[in-house]
Amino acid sequence: MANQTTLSDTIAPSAIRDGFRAAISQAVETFGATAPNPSVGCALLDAEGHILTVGVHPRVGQPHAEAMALAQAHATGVLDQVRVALVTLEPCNHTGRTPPCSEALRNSPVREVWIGAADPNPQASGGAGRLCEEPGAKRVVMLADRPDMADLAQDCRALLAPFASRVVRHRPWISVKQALDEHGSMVPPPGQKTFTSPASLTLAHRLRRATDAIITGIGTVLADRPRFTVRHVPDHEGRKPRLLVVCDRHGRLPADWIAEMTETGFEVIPTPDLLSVPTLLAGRGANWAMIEAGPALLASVAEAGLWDDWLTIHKTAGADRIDLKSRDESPLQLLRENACSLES
Ligand code: AOF
Ligand code: ZN
Repeated sequence: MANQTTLSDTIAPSAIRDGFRAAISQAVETFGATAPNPSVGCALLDAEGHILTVGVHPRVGQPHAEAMALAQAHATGVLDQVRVALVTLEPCNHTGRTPPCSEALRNSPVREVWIGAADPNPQASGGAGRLCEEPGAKRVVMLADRPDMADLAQDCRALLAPFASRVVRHRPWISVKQALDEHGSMVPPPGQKTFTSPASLTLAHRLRRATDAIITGIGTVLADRPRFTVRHVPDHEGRKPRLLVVCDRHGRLPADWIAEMTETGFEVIPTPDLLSVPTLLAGRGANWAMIEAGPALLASVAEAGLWDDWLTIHKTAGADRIDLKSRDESPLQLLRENACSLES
């Protein structure tokens, strides 16, 4: 056993990078489809470092990313060639809705597992340790121990941030989206619902698609009768109703608007208390929520420090200027970057 050349000594770091990039990129596109589960990607490489397949966890109850990737490799007849698994999240070590991925990897030809981020869920974590157990131990590499790959580790943390927020802090990751015109006003010209460019609208709709809940205020509903649907990009097919929380202190929400929104795939939840919304949404399994509201509600959100990242779209005479503030590794930033890499 001693002196054996290990795979990561023979596989170029650039191949590990390419594999992780592919796993992260595909998993980003599942944001908004997997809650209460995380978005996870898994790339399987052969002994030369070529990507054989990339699996993602499509939605709750369906196979995890690792199981998906192994099944795809089996279906395409390349399972025997699989040597390295690159997973954005520590493989689960529990029997939940699906069997443990640690065992699936142990029972596969995989020899080496690279892990992008530890699992914050105590019920499922422990896969990294299990993979190292004899007999049949795999070589495990944590991205956190590889300073040369800190950028990938950061993106894996951003990918996990919405889920980690719900599990660790018992509140979803909360993104604010705000558009301002040249004069700093949020109000579109009469007869218009928006004033930003098509590229900004696409980003806003990608964000809607990625989130499990929208938070708005009664003022916005009464003034605009917004639709909140995903229109500029295709939405996830067959997704369960998106939660739509309306802060409404005096019960002014029109019944016909509630009926319309329910019809178009929302579950409308009126609440008199903004501060209770994060706990309410976490209890409903939302990993990621976005706030689309007017100045009054946004001022309360800012005052209460309720946001995790804040996207401001500034309309200018030329292309819109995008400003993104974030408390931590931002899934919204990852979503933006992924849109660019998908286009190129
Ligand atoms: C996922 N997808 O690809 C991985 C997950 O109840 P289950 O079986 O759906 O398990 C969900 C937990 O499994 C989840 O909370 C997370 O801790 C772990 N890993 N989950 O949904 C995946 N790898
Ligand atoms: Zn799993």
